[in-house]
Amino acid sequence: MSDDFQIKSIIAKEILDSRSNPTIRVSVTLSDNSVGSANVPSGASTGAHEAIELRDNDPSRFSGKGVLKAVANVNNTIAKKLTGMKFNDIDTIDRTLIELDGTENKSNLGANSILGVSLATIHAISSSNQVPLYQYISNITNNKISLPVPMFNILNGGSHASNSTDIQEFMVIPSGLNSFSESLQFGAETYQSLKSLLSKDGKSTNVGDEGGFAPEMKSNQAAIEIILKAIENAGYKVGRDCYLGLDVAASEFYIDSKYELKKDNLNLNSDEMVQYLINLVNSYPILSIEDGLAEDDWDGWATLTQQIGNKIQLVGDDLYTTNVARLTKGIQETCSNSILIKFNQIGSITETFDAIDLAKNAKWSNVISHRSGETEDTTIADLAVGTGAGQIKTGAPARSERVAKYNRLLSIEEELKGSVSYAGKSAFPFLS
Ligand code: 2PG
Ligand code: MG
Repeated sequence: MSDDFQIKSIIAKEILDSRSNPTIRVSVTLSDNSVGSANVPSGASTGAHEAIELRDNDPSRFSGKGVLKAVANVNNTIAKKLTGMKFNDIDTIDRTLIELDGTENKSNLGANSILGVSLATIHAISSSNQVPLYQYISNITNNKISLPVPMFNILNGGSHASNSTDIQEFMVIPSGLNSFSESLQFGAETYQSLKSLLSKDGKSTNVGDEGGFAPEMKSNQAAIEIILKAIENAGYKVGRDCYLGLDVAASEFYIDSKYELKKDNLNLNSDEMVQYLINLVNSYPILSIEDGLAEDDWDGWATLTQQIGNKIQLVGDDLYTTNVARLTKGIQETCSNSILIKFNQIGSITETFDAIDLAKNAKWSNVISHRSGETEDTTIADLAVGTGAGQIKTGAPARSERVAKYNRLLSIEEELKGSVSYAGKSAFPFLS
């Protein structure tokens, strides 16, 4: 294994994501000719505290969403700084990029440029070391490899679908099954079962941004009810094989300090929203709620955690934006018990590792996540395995940009045969 790396070249270009918006692909070649490439994802329900995704804002191309400035930043400023540089670890590269950018939120070079280089470089290093990326990540982060429990988002609403539900994601979580492949089969069978039920009800089976169905529903509860039926029809038992998970994405409908749940005809203050969520948990087999409250409603989060944080997973996404400063506050004030990890929220792989580490030290769970705008890139699958995160959220078991990650996990399971365990229930310590 070599310890000394040197960057030979860095090349970025503009490609398309799953929503037909431009994004950036970066390829890094090391002096031993090892190559690493990565595509950067992009969110829709983005948190206000995320690092800045640099877009051209030139209305003559892609409605202003082009990323040629970000591409130029990689090909010029970053390439000039890093080409020929010798280094031992990804940490050095990321620190250099952060310094070069010089801002708190990466608004100078763009988090998309910086992350693209960071990810492509770690791919190149693992290739140079001739180990799979998950193995390299496990080695440098000192984490035990495990296969994550997939959270399948089978019904899409909020800003990922029009006219569906207020709640953005309705997920099924096969924490009670025995292996990743069985869990993937469960996801696909439940997805197909939901499709049949929706068709029978005369509802649309068109899909939203993450591959889940996006039918018009009477209420948020109606979406939960039909999913429970779909699980049963597929031959699985809720509470034994699987549970439900929600990403409420509440920041999206938090308007003038009120939670506006249009489908349920409700306009709630923070305490009432907490009660709304508690009622859902008391009525349905829900194991995980992400962003049940808005990104700056710290008090609401603390109240919710105090009330139900010992029996279900409360995941902060927009609340933390994979940022250790925000996560530190959340841990100090017990605002949740879990964090969603998205590397483009913070803009480098090293800072992503830092957030995962901090959460683990606080005995919180980590959920590694895709974005609603994705590509065929599968880095998050390796990240989930290599950090032993325990959980991954990467959409429905449908549409190639989602399935690519699940298929990568299948390959890793096969590669490691009996030598790696499926996280299963252990990813949810409060499940007995
Ligand atoms: C979320 C994500 C991914 P987006 O809110 O968790 O599911 O959506 O990428 O649009 O922020
Ligand atoms: Mg979310």
